[in-house]
Amino acid sequence: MLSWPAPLLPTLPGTGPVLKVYDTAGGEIVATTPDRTARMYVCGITPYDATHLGHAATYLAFDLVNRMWRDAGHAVHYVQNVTDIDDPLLERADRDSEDWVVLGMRETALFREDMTALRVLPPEDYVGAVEAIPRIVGHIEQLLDAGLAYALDDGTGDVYHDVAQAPGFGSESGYDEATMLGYSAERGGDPDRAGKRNRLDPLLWRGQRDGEPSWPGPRGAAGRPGWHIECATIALDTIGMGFDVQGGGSDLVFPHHEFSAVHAEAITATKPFAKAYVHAAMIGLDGEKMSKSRGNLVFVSKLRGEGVDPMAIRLALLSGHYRTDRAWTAGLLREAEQRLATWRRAVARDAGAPAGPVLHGLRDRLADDLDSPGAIAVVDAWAEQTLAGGDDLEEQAPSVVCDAVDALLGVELQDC
Ligand code: 5CA
Ligand code: ZN
Repeated sequence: MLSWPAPLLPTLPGTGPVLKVYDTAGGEIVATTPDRTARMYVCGITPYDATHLGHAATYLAFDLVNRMWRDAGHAVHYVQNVTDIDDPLLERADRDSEDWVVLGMRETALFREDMTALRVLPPEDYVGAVEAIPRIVGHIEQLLDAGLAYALDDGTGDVYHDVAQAPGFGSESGYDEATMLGYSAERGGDPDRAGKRNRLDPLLWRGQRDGEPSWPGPRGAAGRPGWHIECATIALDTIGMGFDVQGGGSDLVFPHHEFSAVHAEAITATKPFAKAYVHAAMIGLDGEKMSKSRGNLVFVSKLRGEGVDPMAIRLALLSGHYRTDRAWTAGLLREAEQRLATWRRAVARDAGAPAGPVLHGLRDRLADDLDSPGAIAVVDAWAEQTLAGGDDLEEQAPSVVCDAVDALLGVELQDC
């Protein structure tokens, strides 16, 4: 699929530090250890209601990972998928009497526009589930041949992964069985489906149903792919096993990231799928998670349409830590607009407070598990000092700070 255009990325003096992030599987903050090219896979949208501020917050968190690695001198191979065929997309298309292909294309186009406006660095590979189907089918056949997957004998043609044979199962989420069963029922699984060997076994292939789109599948059985094998396959196809960060929102910890890893580790008979599993917390509105099913969505495009500066949206979302569940409020946006105006006034000055500590402070805070509120506080302090004047002001400082804020926080300040 077409990705979106890359924003300019200023090069900063010196080299950034090693990035540390919280790994859900290990339950602790770990140093990332990329090779010359860092590899990251972030789960993309299911394109029927894009881009709400929860989506945006998640992609902004991983944009900081991307920016920190680049600042540390790495190339980054960033991959994102589009779940352009799945139950929720078909249900929405059905509800609105719309063609599911048109719906997916429209929402994906809107997502690209929003990501461009928010200055999110684009993925090198942006891959749709539909275009990956031939490779997905190959992987499912491989699992069937190895006796690790099985087809139900109820005539549906549905194929499941036999998790009892997956040694790593459970190690990504660390959840007990009761918790897994609860999330499985809530997040697209089918623990009560008759005929499965284990209630948690995830769907690999859904046999053709009346009125649903289908493609040639494993051993010639028409149908469509399950959700987790989509991301396992796209990651394997592009960045392979043992990549640095598998990312997404915390609602993907189980079952999605657990089973993507289980599938990929079974297909390749190696592990790990990812070195770290990193999860962004949920953005809510009025005390509830922002989600399509609850219908309490605030869209990036709606705010843009009202004339809100995308850089203020970016700053507002980054003013909370990515691992803290938090609410979107009008006050948060107002505060970010004021902050943006203050920063812009400061960088427009002929001279500013020394830039060295700002560059160091930004790198230090972001390297520490993406402490964006701490990084923002560093720039706030610099802007305050600069606007207050004084005798230690430096001529070069505003432009260095402007570049650092752009390169590391992704916030473009203009006039500097
Ligand atoms: N297509 C799948 C992933 S393969 C999917 O979860 N799509 S989604 O459109 O539902 O979500 C896209 C991304 O936004 C996921 O990483 C998801 O975890 C994240 N996300 C969804 N809702 C929120 C929210 N309220 N706050 C933060 N992140 C969210
Ligand atoms: Zn995914």
